[in-house]
Amino acid sequence: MQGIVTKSTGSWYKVLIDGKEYDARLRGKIRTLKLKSTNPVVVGDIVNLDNDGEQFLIKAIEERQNCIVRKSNKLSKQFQIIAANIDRAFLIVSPAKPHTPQGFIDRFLATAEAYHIPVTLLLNKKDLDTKKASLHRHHLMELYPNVGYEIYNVSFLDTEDVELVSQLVGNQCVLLAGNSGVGKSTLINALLPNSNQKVSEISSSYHKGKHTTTFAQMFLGKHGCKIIDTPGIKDFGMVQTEPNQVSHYFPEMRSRLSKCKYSNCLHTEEPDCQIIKAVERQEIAVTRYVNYLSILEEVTV
Ligand SMILES: Nc1nc2c(ncn2[C@@H]2O[C@H](COP(=O)(O)OP(=O)(O)OP(=O)(O)O)[C@@H](O)[C@H]2O)c(=O)[nH]1
Ligand SMILES: [Mg+2]
Ligand SMILES: [Zn+2]
Repeated sequence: MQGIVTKSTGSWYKVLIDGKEYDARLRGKIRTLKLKSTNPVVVGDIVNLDNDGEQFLIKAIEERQNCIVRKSNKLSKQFQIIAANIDRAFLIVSPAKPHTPQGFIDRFLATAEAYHIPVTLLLNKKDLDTKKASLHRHHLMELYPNVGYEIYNVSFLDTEDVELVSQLVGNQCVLLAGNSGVGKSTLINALLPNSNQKVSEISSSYHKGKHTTTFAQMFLGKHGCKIIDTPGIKDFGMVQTEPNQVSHYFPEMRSRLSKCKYSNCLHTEEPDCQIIKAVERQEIAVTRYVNYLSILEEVTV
């Protein structure tokens, strides 16, 4: 029989089979997929199971449509898969408490582009803005629609905004991403009141989240939608990426690449580079270009 993995702790799993959740374990050795990660089975995986009379045993994983990964640690080439078979990701951003840096946003967007996962940006905590945070919010609200991403100004404490987000989810499988404390679990609780996800105040001295959610988990909602809560992850990483692929993951660069003089142009100092020219003419935001360079540097080492 088949099921969908809704929770994975690494040693036991929850699997949805015919609309009901059951505990499951891995059966000895399972057929692993091509991608080498530190965790074999992840939330969103479609798995084939047996039942030995006592419990469900996962025996194989179906090929993944896509997945989103993080590096196991900064230096290693190993990585961990967070979730698979996602229709869309909502990247939740908070301008003030905690602060989401633009570098974090652009890294996530590029990672999602690499795996063909569409992203909607939710700029949360609109009720909280300080002067500085409100400038940051305006900057982001102007920048991202120009690049081609949908972005919404919201507060998850506002029922109308939660209704809007619920419409955006529709009947899709949506992954919630964002640094710790931005409100991912708050959103899950607002959309799905029976989910009872733990939320915590952010630290008053550091204005950072406390990593309250520790495992990715899928929740089921109305109209067959699935929403995946994730721990606040900092280090999304592109694995197995060649330097000349990185600009393909920036939509405003992708559309101009064919005009660079050299087909292997990395857009750093090459002559007749149309990306650099577009940055100079302010058609490409300098902030996006700088974040492109920092990802490029990372995949080059
Ligand atoms: N003022 C305000 N507070 C919010 C809003 N959304 C969430 N919060 C608060 O932000 C804090 C952190 O929210 P969580 O939902 O725990 O954040 P998280 O993204 O799940 O954090 P991790 O699980 O650590 O990754 C809680 O105190 C929430 O009540 C909002 O729109 N406005
Ligand atoms: Mg959480
Ligand atoms: Zn170029």
